[in-house]
Amino acid sequence: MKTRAAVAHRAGEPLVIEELDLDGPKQGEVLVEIKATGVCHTDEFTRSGADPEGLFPVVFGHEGAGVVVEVGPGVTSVAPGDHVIPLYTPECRACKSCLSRKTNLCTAIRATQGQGLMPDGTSRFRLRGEKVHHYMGCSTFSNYTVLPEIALAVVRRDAPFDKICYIGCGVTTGIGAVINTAKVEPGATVVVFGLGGIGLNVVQGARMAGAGMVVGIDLNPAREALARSFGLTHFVNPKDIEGDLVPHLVELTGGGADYSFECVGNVQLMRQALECCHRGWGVSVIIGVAGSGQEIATRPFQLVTGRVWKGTAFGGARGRTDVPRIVDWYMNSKIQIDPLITHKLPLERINESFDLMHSGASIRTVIEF
Ligand code: NAD
Ligand code: AHE
Ligand code: ZN
Repeated sequence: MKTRAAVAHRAGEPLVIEELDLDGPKQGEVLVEIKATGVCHTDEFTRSGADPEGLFPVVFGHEGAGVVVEVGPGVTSVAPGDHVIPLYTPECRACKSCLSRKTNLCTAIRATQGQGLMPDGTSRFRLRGEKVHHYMGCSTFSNYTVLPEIALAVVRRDAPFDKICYIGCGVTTGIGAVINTAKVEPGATVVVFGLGGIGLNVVQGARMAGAGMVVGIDLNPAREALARSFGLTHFVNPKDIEGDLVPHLVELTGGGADYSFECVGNVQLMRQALECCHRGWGVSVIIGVAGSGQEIATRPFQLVTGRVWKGTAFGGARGRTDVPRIVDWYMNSKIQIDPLITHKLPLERINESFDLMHSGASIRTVIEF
């Protein structure tokens, strides 16, 4: 069949709308019609050429929602008509990682996913006979896409696609980092670096967890009001601070944060996020993704004196199990999504979403098909 998709031909170039050939689902695979997709900073990270795993040509997008059109041989857990959210972190429930109960990082298909391919080692997308890569196993910047069955969460049918697509990455990552990875407890002091599409969900997760003080750090002053409406209690713009930010944060929090979260992808901020944590017990969680060649550093003393450095992917969520519940939270007004979807565009204007991201005008742009 044919599908309309935004293709990245080369790193650093705008996406081009193309009509691609899409093969039907093979063994264990599913054809999905994507109804809506968010544009996450990670799509832009890989488009820019900073991602060491980046492959081109490729169809980006990993924050989608849609409807199952057709299932391949052997598929039992989804059926045509099901509403689904694609999962870049699948949940096979059988690999060593899934069975360990210690991680959400299912390893069943990670090797081929990282090569931009389906589990059988081939791509379903072609342009004028040439292979086009899948991205993070999802490729939601295509009207139709093929995914492995284990990479689909089935969700309720009354939930709006243009909102729940965001649960495919940003919402789950931010809230999950607080609840699953850090396990923030009531009364805790939380510091959030970066109040964008992920950081604002960390803020709402911190409020859900009953955090006492929630400090947000961002260079964009426009982020303060929205963040306060999500539960932020203190806003710090590093531009307004004379001297080092770390002692300022340690003083503001009365000795250091119980938990900090880096939601930018900047290795200098990752260091500050660790070092603003409380001596003896503070936990810093890295969410941001940093480019090829970037490394984190701190004095070992920071860890010797009890601070803990952690990281999280997809908020530690097990997608097929947790994502349907998070959709319920949205439908029951336990969490907010609508104010974070600041822009909507048709696929043809997808490149504008990257401009909106860089200018700081958008939190999330959603593309509707
Ligand atoms: P975003 O562009 O929406 O937000 C980034 C925010 O950081 C913006 O508000 C920006 O103003 C702020 N910022 C930039 N530089 C800053 C600085 N020096 N000091 C303070 N604030 C600064 O991006 P996003 O979609 O929220 O993604 C954030 C990061 O998380 C990216 O690196 C993304 O790739 C990563 N990410 C990771 C996961 C995961 O599973 N680990 C999931 C999604 C996104
Ligand atoms: N390819 C990058 C890694 C990027 C990365 O860490 N991705 C996160 C999800 S970001 C979603 O917006 C993730 O899931 N990581 C776990 C994994 O297995 O990739 C690089 O730096 O090489
Ligand atoms: Zn993402």
